Amino acid sequence: MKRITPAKFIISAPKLSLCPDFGSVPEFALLGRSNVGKSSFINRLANNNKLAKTSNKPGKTRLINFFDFNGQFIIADMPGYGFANVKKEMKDEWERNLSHYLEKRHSLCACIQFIDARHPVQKNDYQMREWLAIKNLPVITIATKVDCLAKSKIANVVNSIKVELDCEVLPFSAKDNYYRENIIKYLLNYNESRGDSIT
Ligand SMILES: Nc1nc2c(ncn2[C@@H]2O[C@H](COP(=O)(O)OP(=O)(O)OP(=O)(O)O)[C@@H](O)[C@H]2O)c(=O)[nH]1
Ligand SMILES: [Mg+2]
Repeated sequence: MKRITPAKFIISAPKLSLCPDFGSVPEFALLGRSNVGKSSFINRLANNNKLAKTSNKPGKTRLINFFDFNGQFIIADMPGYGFANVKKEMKDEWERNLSHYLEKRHSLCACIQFIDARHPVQKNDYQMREWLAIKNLPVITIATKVDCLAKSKIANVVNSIKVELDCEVLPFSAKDNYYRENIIKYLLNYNESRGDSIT
């Protein structure tokens, strides 16, 4: 496998028109409830805890933050959904900006939806998937925080999310290096395995 680090932060953008052009480099957008571990995912992938800002309080990520993984793929970190502690006007504006980005971003290769492996799939996770399906956007599903489960339960929990959402589910933990390599391989091979070519 090619060396994927170092990864670097490029820029934060509030909306599509201010997002940079990375040419044909495939881009993955991170979706999931606030606090599910999207930004921590970036740090584990890069093996750099200082790269993306994380917090134990939901609502840390407020813009679309772009990270370049060695010119091989781009990760767009996004604000999470289901975060109540925000004024309605701001929430509406985020939703407008994020849906516009997701619908119109040409270099978007797939969305990565994070599901918290400690809990059942939540209502807003289903709503997000329905919206992605309507928009015909491909989605990769990651069950994260599996370090919080007993080792003997991980396979069962991942399997139940798989059955529940009727899709492939990749296990992940930001606190355990074990899952990182598989995810990087998966992202690097993503277009080939779908038979797509990136133009
Ligand atoms: N145990 C465990 N904790 C995790 C994992 N991933 C993230 N966390 C913790 O969960 C909290 C939230 O992580 P973030 O990465 O900031 O979550 P986020 O999804 O980016 O949140 P927003 O930016 O608010 O949308 C932090 O306290 C992390 O340390 C994981 O795999 N295992
Ligand atoms: Mg975040």
